[in-house]
Amino acid sequence: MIIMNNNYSAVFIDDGIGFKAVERYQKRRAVLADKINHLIVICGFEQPTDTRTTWSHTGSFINQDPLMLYLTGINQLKTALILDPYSKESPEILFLAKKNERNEFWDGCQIGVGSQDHIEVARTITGFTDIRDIKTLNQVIIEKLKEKPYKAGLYWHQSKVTGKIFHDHNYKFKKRIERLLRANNLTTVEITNIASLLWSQRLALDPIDLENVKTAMQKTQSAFINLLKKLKYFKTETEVAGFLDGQLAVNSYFRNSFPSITAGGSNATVLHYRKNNSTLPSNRLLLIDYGIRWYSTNTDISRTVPVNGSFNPLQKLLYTIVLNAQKLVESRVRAGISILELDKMCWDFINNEILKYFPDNDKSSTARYNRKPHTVSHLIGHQVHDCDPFGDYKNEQLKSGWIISNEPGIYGHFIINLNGKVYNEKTGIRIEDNLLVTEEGCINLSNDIPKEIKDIESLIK
Ligand SMILES: [Mn+2]
Repeated sequence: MIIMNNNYSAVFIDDGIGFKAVERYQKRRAVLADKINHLIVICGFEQPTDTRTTWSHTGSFINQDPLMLYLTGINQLKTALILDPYSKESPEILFLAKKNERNEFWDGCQIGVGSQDHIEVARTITGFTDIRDIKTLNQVIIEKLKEKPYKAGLYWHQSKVTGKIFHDHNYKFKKRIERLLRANNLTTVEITNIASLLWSQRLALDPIDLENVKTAMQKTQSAFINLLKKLKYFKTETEVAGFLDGQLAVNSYFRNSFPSITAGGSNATVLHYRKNNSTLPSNRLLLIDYGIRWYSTNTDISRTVPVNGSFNPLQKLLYTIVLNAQKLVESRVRAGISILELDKMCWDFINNEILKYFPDNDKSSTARYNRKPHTVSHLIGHQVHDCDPFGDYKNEQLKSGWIISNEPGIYGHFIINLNGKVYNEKTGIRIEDNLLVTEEGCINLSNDIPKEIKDIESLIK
């Protein structure tokens, strides 16, 4: 924790292992550089992730692109990286902005260039020998490509299936490099996407990340248990969200892995409900979907609980269907199966179960979706939704060491007569665990976060 406690904490993420982190990041870069025989250029965020103009959102939390964090640990804006396997004297160059005392007066310590002393500090913290001003990035790229003008590896999000592109900062950077090459008569340079290569290196977490994700899960669990013990005192979704986010913030400087969803009653039929501002309906269910970021790892959990502490018979019926679907999926997860195979299994099971109890599908139940509301799993790693935003990976075989979510759900309007009493509810139920894929099966990382009906009821009472 040496680095985390010094003035440069938060600008260099050591994943809890202090100075050993430097070596770990160096190894990652070496592994990547070993697989390629051309230049790689990676550019991090230039501005906070949640804003285009910092003026309208002052004081944003800085969380650098997971790609830059994975390769360097550097968590500050205006950072770029060149890996050049051809260069013996300088195979990796880190680009930083100039250290600026006025900015530091406002925002605290940053690493940067400017004087030899500043560069020495940056070298000690990051482990890079060659550190240069980010203003020279274009010039260095051109010099390098004039020497070996055939290929440059960049990172951007593009579907291999549909060709669709995600227009984020990575893609803007690619366009910028293309313009730069045109302006310098280097149009024969082939630009190649290193995204798949990086994901295959990054997705299976190493032992340090695995320890961190287990710690993250303990923090996720304690937030949930503390929430259930206090639930009877809360009257609104806002209070639930505030308490939950407070629990996460107290337990991790890195806070939430995504904005919490706390949805009471029919609000839970909205998949990404984030208004979190309604009164809690006392006889209805409350769906919470939240997670914590701990160093470079993330959790992503959903639980659905009765606001008043007991599930009514309709709620019990629907909840049990979702829980059994979740157990079915978990029993089938192993290296080699694809998310789409799990997906089919999950929704076939749920749709069949619903038909058993609500045979007249048009009148007694109305789902807010056709056949399936969402995919049952996504990859979780250094981002809470890791890998490509288009989900091409859903067709691929899962690999040992990957973490996936397991999150079946039911969302709709259900009417049923049970033991002479009519129950009529618009409701959403989702139960989400995080599974570590192994060769033989999987390890449920969130197994200790209560989800059985009796366990939830007894915690609320
Ligand atoms: Mn999820």
